[in-house]
Amino acid sequence: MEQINTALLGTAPGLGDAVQMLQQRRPGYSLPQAFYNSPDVFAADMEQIYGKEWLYVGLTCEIPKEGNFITLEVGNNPITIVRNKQGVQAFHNVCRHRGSRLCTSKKGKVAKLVCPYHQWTYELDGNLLYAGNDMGENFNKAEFPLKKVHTRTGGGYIFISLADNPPEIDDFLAELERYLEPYDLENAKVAVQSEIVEDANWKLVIENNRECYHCNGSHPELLNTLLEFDDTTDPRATDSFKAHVARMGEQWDAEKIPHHHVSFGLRNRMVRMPLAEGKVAMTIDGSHACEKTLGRVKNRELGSLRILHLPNSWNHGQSDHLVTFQVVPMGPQKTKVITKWVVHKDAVEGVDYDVEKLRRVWDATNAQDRTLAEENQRGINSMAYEPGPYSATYEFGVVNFIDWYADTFIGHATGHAGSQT
Ligand code: 3BY
Ligand code: FES
Ligand code: FE
Repeated sequence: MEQINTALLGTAPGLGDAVQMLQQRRPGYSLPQAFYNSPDVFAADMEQIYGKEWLYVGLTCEIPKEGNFITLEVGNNPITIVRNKQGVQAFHNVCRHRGSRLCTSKKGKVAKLVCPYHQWTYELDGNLLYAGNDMGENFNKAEFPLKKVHTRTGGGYIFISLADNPPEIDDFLAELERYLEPYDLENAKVAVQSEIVEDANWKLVIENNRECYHCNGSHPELLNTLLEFDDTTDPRATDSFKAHVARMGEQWDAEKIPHHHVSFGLRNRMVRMPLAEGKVAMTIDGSHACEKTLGRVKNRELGSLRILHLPNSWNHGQSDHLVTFQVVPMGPQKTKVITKWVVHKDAVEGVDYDVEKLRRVWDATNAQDRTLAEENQRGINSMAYEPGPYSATYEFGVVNFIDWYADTFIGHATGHAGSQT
């Protein structure tokens, strides 16, 4: 391992300490307290993980036309994602004059990007078009384009990376494209979205999502339709579950609906799993929430396509709607979770779908998970907390996430990243 810059070692856990603690952690156990509540570790997470990995930031159908934009924040970095002639491009949402935030609304449509401060005006490709008449003779507009952020899309999903040299993502994007092809997400729309802010570290939000050990005790609405195991690789998977998966798999193969488990290190995984027998969507009674199916989908019994993208997204694609979840760390103990319910773009609210029915199960589930994560955080903040053991049978998904996190953090912090963990 390379020597860590010792100037970074402070009294509270600095980068070197964090690396050392991760190297010395007890595998299969939750992390030391500082990883869940220290401002220094949070800053390091934002730099080493959110600043260097690929982040899921939205869907191409949210910016369907040239000039459409959405804005978001990655830590302290305001970002805008714009549809221009070339496609979808993310920029630092920071004016090259004196640095004002440029786009101030969450979404919109513009012909040019005009700074609200002194009206410097940029083309949709980021080039500076107008900077008033008073910048002097030697002013060269070409020197002040908006700063681009690495942007990639796959199957209608948008990813950005703030890294200078982002990790490899091509293989995952190609598979994502293949798994999402039946859904034609370019011709879909967000029917409704929610934002909740949880008083918990972002890793507790992901940990909670990576296991269903808590489902029986907490998620009655979800368990109307969701099966206990989310893969045949689950050590608890029963023979009857495997037979159900095999039966549905034959149907899906006949319709060219991808369903096999694929993974890319521990960072990404995709698999389509059936819902409970006879249930077609994650609604209270398991019936469909939207009359129109997505894309070329005909069979309503598509179960759910689960997509995991670390560090910040999980997803459930059903036959009539898809639900995406985006995790936005806001502070050491504050995390926003954005949920979007996506339907066919021609589906009409009140005719083809009822928003309440569409969102009810995941609204309930999100609220329940929020309580679990917040209580987890409060206990971890105690002087009595010490790392505890994960169950290898029920919590292997959490173990995988924590292993990915530790390896990725160490890799980036020491400049030895490169594996696709
Ligand atoms: O509403 C906005 O945020 C617009 C105005 C300035 C630039 N931005 C795209
Ligand atoms: Fe944007 Fe002045 S800061 S025009
Ligand atoms: Fe949950």
